[in-house]
Amino acid sequence: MKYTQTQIDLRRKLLSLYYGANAGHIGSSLSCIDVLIALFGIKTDAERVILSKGHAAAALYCVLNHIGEIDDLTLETFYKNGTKLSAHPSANSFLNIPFALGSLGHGFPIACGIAQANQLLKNSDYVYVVMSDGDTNEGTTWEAAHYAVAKKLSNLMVIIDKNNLQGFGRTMDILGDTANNEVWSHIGFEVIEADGHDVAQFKERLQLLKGSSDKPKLIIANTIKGKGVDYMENKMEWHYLPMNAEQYTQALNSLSTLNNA
Ligand SMILES: Cc1ncc(C[n+]2csc(CCOP(=O)(O)OP(=O)(O)O)c2C)c(N)n1
Repeated sequence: MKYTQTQIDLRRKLLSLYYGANAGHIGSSLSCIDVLIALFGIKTDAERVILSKGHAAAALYCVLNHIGEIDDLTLETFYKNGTKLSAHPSANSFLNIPFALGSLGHGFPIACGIAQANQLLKNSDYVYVVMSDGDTNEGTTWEAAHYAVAKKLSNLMVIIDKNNLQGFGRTMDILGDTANNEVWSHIGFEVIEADGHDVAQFKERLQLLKGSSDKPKLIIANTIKGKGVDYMENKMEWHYLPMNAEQYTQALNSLSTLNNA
């Protein structure tokens, strides 16, 4: 897979935000930024994308900057006193951030409510919710999953950013594989898998899934935590660590060779 210029440019922007803020969650943002690029590339103005894994807010901010919803000056206020760009998204800070997010397990139930409201209003808008595999450890996720099936929320598109890592270890070693195709299919979801870093393929699979049935939809996006920065890839510590000057330079160098392989 070749990275598009947008994927590289937004990664560069993302790293500069994290370096300027001396903040962590870099691996989490690099894991889901391509899914967000794809979703904001296909959604209509009326449709909502809910980032349930709100700790990756910086990825969302970079994508909103890319589509013109957050201006460059505002973007630079990330993490600073008085900013609208807090470490986790704040409610109503922007049109595309209508809810506070970051407490895992909350995005999916919110998305169910919007999907059901859309159905009652008889409009055809989809709701997209991006969860982490850690999100699928939360009790509220399973309550929402059964609700979505019972109410036939066919306009609900759940995406699991499946990078197999959480904050304290590998997902498999914590509660097992709760982001599993068979489990979600068995509950009543229409499920497909996609490469969560291949924007074109992801969009194609998403379009295939739409309209496939009256079931709620799920894309298991197979991803790599830290994707694009060689020394961060698949390393749990980059959930937390901020970069020092040397690591920042090294990360930018890694981005500059992305399409060489
Ligand atoms: C309810 C809740 N418990 C704990 C946390 C603290 N926390 C932040 S991220 C995280 C886990 C990160 O793993 P995962 O959710 O899989 O996200 P990703 O690997 O995609 O960053 C935890 C436990 C939280 N945000 N919400």
